[in-house]
Amino acid sequence: MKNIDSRTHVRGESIYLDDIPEVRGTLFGAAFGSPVAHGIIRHLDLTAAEAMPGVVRILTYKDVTGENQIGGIVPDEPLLAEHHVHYCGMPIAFILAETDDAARAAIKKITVNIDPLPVITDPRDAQALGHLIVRPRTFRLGDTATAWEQCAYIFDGVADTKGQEHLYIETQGAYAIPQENDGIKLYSSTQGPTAVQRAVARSSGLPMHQIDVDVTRLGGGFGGKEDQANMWAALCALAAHVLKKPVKYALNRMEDMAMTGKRHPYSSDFKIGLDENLKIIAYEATFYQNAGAAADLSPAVMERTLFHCTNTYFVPNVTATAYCCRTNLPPNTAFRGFGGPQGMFVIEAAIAKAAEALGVDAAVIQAENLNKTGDEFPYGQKAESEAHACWDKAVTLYEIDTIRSKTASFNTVNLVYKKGIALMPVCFGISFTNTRMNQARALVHVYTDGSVGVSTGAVEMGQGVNTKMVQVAAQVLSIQTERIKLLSTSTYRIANTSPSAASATADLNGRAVQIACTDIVNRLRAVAADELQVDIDGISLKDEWVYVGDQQTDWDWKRLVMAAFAKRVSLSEHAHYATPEIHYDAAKEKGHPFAYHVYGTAIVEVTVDCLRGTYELDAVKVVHDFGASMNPLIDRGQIEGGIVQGVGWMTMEEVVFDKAGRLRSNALSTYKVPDIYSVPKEIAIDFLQTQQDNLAIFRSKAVGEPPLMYGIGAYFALRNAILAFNPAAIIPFDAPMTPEKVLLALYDRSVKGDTVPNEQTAITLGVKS
Ligand code: LUZ
Ligand code: MOS
Repeated sequence: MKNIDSRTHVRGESIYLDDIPEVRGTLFGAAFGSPVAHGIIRHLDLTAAEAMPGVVRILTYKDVTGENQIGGIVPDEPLLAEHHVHYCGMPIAFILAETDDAARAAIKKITVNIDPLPVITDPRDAQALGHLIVRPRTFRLGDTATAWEQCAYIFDGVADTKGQEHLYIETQGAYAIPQENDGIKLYSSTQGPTAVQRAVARSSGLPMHQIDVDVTRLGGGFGGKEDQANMWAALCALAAHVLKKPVKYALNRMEDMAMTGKRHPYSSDFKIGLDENLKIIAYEATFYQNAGAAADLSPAVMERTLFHCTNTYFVPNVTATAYCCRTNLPPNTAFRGFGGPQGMFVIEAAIAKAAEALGVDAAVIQAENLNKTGDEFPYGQKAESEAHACWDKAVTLYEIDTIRSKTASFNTVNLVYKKGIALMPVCFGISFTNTRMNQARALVHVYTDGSVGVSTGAVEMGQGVNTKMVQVAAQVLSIQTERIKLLSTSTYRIANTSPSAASATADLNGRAVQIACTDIVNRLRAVAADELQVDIDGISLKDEWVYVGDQQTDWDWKRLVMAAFAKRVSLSEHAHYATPEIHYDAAKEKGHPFAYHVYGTAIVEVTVDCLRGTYELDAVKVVHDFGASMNPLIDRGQIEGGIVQGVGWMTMEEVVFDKAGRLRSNALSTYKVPDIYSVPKEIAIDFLQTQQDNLAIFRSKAVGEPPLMYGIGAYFALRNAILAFNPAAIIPFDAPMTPEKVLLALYDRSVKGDTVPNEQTAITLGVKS
């Protein structure tokens, strides 16, 4: 089935926040953010700004009618700064004006006097000073302390990954419209309508039932709108509540880049021990998470780093510790993978370090240590593993031996260009790690003309979840998809939703739709049994017709629906689904947190221009565990997008903050994301079809986040290409591998002293060509 949004997308008719027609009298907001990363506000001068044409009002923390707090996990984030500012861009005042331009012009007229305090941007510095947001956590399996004695080889090192800007095409924003008796209707570009509703209720002082958050779709979220849509919605709602006027704020790109948090940078230490057969016997890791200035979702992200610290490998002895470090950067937040990729990069770095030192291909170590069904993860859950199935199929299907020999002969004859390859196996746990979030609801109405309206807690953000929801309803009701409309996500129709996140949205909401539709079908079958005077067990609905046994009757869907209505049988259902079996004990750090895992293996091939340090991705070839895919077209799109986003994080996207905590990569001129020219020249995706009863909808498997981690392979493929040119290069594990870093590594002389083996030839040849 095609994505139900494709027609309006192509015609430019899909409605996003900024396309909603504005109500007369709408005021436009703009946030004034702190110009410094850390300090105490001495004096805030609004007089010049208030005198600007079109400016109606400027709100500060003194105007907050409820609690000046939007922190979800830890209450450490004011809606508007009071005296203490913790990061550059932290909202201090909210300007309301008659036009967008007037609001933004007034920002420039605000002056603020701030006594500076020391700025910390490095998580290791924060940890050394004891600036931790929550207690550190340690996952343990076996006993690493004694296991080192059994190791033939031990390596240690440091591995760092940087942040990543979400760069959803639609920026953050909200539009609040006051209703009678203090109600507020809110349009918000959010993955979490309930999170917005809660933040608005808390900061405005209104009960949640006064606040209707309504979301049609987002132009991308990627985790950036799981929690961080709350701020803008709460500001607009507060202003609407205070001024009794509609208030809208859609951030421009630079505001969005500067004021919102990103993927967490991590700095990590690792130690890995192997026996003579290259079995990993022991692994230790210490993760320093750069949380930014407030908790936001950082404690949960940190937890997922620990859950994924051994990626898809079975390691019998593990000790992994993570620190949630408070720094003076904008609070970092959810980003596709949610800390998992950061954890997985570190063990891949450890394996690469061992492989390089031992002179073996990293793939040999990887293959030797893939987990098997029954193997225990450090958190106690047992694997139901597809790791070998994916790896083995990738290796044979894509003929890794041929790729290897072609790469080797290319590298022998070419001096200026070198190819590199890497395999990247992935294992990703599906479920919110916070067990109570694994629930969802759906509301299904069948109207008397036979058309159907479906509401769920799922937010469509381009991932195609609404299409999948239509598929579920159509399949269970056994009617044409054209009869079904997926309605907007509204907190008035579906309450207490989890955000659309953790790759689990279709699983959870799809199950709820399935239950609701099944209940309606059963009531309709009872009606048919009554009308046809037969036993209900013989009745089924197939392709819009009522069957008795194998016999089609002359009762069609519409006739049956009308009959049910006439008999006063309910044509509506509200259903609830909660993932069974999952649990976790955070005191013991053991449990069964995931409904299941998704597996896959990617082969990544790159070519480096060794004169310039530039590179191209020749191919990413994947075998991915889809379960029984509900929609191969949508799922393929998720894999392709995930790969490109992961490759971007690992190769070119470099978030740069200076020592003063100011974002330097604050526009697309300085922050480079993959464009059509830098995507892999070939992306091959093979569907490993597994048929496990995995608790997902229709035995499909979640597909949103897992493919991002294939991008990690690009980093290691580039490393291998560099080492083909300059085998003595010492390359720190410090992603992203930008062209600048590639060039420095190609000509790294730190070991041999004066020359790099291929340098002179490369320069001569390169200049000639
Ligand atoms: N969000 C969340 C997530 O709140 N909990 C999670 O476990 C999670 N995992 C992935 C992405 N978002
Ligand atoms: Mo997400 S990182 O699934 O919001």
